Amino acid sequence: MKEIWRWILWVLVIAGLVGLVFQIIEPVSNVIFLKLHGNTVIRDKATAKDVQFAIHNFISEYNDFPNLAGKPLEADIELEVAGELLDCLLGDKVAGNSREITFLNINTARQGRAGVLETAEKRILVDQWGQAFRVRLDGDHDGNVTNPDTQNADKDIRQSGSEWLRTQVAVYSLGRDGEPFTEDDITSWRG
Ligand SMILES: [Ca+2]
Ligand SMILES: [Ca+2]
Repeated sequence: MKEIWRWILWVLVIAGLVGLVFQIIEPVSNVIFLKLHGNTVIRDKATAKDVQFAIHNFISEYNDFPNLAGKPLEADIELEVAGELLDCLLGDKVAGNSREITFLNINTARQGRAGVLETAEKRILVDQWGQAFRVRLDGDHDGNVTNPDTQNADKDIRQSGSEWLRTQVAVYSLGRDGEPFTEDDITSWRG
């Protein structure tokens, strides 16, 4: 009988130790994950800001948005950062970039890293998960674009922002889930 109690005691001690190890491992692994994941999110956010800055600089230089499809913009518009828009930011003589100025310096996309993806049809600026960055442009020149956060599935985000963003350029990526208007979207306007 004594033997049984000893075994039970051992089992309890081992279970306690295993629990303790997991209690230590879990926060440590969370910190490591957050560090890795957090850094890549910061990089994508920096890319969104770089695009916003590049388009602002284009506007300063040429006193208007890029001429997409050969025409000046007349209404607010949402686009992928791709094709003619991206080519012009990268310094090609298209979309009104007559002086071939490089407004955006960015690396080629690699696994798990934002950058320029070359496809057969066009170049696309993708986030670390391979989805195109998107941009809203103030084509009607009233100084505002609609705030994508008003469509966000997350109630706190949806309710935290105003209907309009006071900017000519708002850039975002779809985030880890690859879906627009969810909590993990990476934006140029949220802190
Ligand atoms: Ca507008
Ligand atoms: Ca998302």
